Amino acid sequence: MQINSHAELNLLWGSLILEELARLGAQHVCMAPGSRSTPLTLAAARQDKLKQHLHFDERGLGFMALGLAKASRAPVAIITTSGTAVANLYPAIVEAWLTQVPLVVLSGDRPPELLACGANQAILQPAIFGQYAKQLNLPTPDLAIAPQALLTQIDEAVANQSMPVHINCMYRESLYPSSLDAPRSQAIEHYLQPLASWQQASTPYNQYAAVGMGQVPSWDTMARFVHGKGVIIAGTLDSADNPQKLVELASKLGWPLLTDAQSQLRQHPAAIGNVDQLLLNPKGRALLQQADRALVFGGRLLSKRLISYLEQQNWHQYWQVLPQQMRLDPSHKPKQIWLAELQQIAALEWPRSSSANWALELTAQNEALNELFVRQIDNGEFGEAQVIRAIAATRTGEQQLFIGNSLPVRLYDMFAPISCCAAITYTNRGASGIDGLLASACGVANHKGQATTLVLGDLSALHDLNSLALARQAQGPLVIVILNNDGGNIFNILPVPDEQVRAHYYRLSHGLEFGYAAAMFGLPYNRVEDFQGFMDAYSEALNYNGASVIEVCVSQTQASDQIASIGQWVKQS
Ligand SMILES: Cc1ncc(C[n+]2csc(CCOP(=O)(O)OP(=O)(O)O)c2C)c(N)n1
Ligand SMILES: [Mg+2]
Repeated sequence: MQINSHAELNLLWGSLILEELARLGAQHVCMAPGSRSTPLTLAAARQDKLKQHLHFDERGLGFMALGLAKASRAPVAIITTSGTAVANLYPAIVEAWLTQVPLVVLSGDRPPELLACGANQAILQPAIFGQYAKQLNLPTPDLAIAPQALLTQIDEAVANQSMPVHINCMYRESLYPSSLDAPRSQAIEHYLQPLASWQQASTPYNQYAAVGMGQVPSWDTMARFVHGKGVIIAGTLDSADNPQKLVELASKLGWPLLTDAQSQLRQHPAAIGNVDQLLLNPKGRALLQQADRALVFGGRLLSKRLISYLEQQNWHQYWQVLPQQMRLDPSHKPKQIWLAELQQIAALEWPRSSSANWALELTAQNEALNELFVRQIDNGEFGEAQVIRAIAATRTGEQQLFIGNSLPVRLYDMFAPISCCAAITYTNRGASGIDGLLASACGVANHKGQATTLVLGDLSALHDLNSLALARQAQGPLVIVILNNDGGNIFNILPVPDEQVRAHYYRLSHGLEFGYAAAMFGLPYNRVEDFQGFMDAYSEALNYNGASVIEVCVSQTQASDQIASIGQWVKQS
């Protein structure tokens, strides 16, 4: 092929890659501008199967892709140019790796002869994500390489994938075709001939069967397992796993269902959602300590009390159900791990436990705590927990909630109200970064334009401030609630030995407000300092078809003081 027609073959390879990704289930492509990725960019512009999302900052772009992938439960393509653009995806890739999200990075790169020789914007891209991504290094497009070889590589790398994939795409110039709709050259027509039937089809070139699940326990094994006082623990679960099935399982067995903030069941009326505070209460703890069997679904528990309860109990039998082989227990307890879907295990013919209803008292204790929270939080002083409870109580089935790290997610885990119709809850709790939360929530919201509330801290919001540019693209209600307590106030509840050290090195007070930031990005903004003000602003924001910002101004110690004072009440009740 002539050197000046590289552009046509480059673009063709870009088109083949994106078409195959769409056939492998991807619904979205996230793109940042740059020259070296031109064959991918132009291919994305020409296709109509992947919804396009554009952003100038690759760091936020990666997190938006993460949110889109979580909401669509499918691979999401990310296109970046060469150089530090790729490196900026790192935090999102780490979070995706830890939480099994298949982001697919397509990075434009220079050809081999231009690497490590002082050529502009050339860095070492292959393996840049280390073990956090599966690596596929494509050669520069070449007519000597059959297009089938390209497709089969993409299929093998992406099908059934549960971790990020980095496809490095080297391109030799020229990158820009003279026209976007010029007819294909004869050479390219000839090159594509082996793909004639693939072009007519809509399935991937090579189709991999879904990975089969392992064995489930036999009836006898289950009968021995349920012969005792057990607890069912719902850890981090995807709404697509149908966690509600655990409610049925719990009533079938007669065992209590203890739920983490990320289980989708934290607010379920039939669950023991207040388990963190129950473990602080002497009666609740004493009852839970009678348990000798644990049936844990998923992992990544949030509550330190629940984690240490699991660690300290002397379990007669400990089962964990995971969708794939991994270690998800920082206590390293001896256990039986079943590799299966939650629904598969829940649907088994479980015998009823010989100790069914052994912990019935927990339900009353769980409700008593909720009443305590109503008195102490809902009817108490204005503050962070009150706002989070109000948001959690207002949710309808259609409204998604994204909860930021640091205090917001802990307050939700500790104090969320019991509610009949809580909708899907999202978090970034793999690496638990305070970065990229705005962008991730934008991704979750943008998948279908579904109403979404994000609640996050002030440092977290500052960290990701330029993602307000993504928020302004929201097509449905996206309410960004910033809990501004003037710094990182989770450090108030950590045992830093000196108050000056705490303030100077940890909390980093800034005295900043977010009104001008919202204005810069053209977003409606409300600053609230009392509950009525918040509720008015919140209902207005939920009815507004786009993103808006509510800044909740609270004192530096309000949330940490309230956590401590409620802890005292719980210990005494
Ligand atoms: C990227 C990243 N850097 C640092 C941390 C450590 N860290 C955890 S919480 C926190 C403070 C967060 O402050 P803010 O968002 O205001 O929440 P608050 O503690 O006030 O609830 C920090 C710095 C982190 N988790 N992630
Ligand atoms: Mg803060």
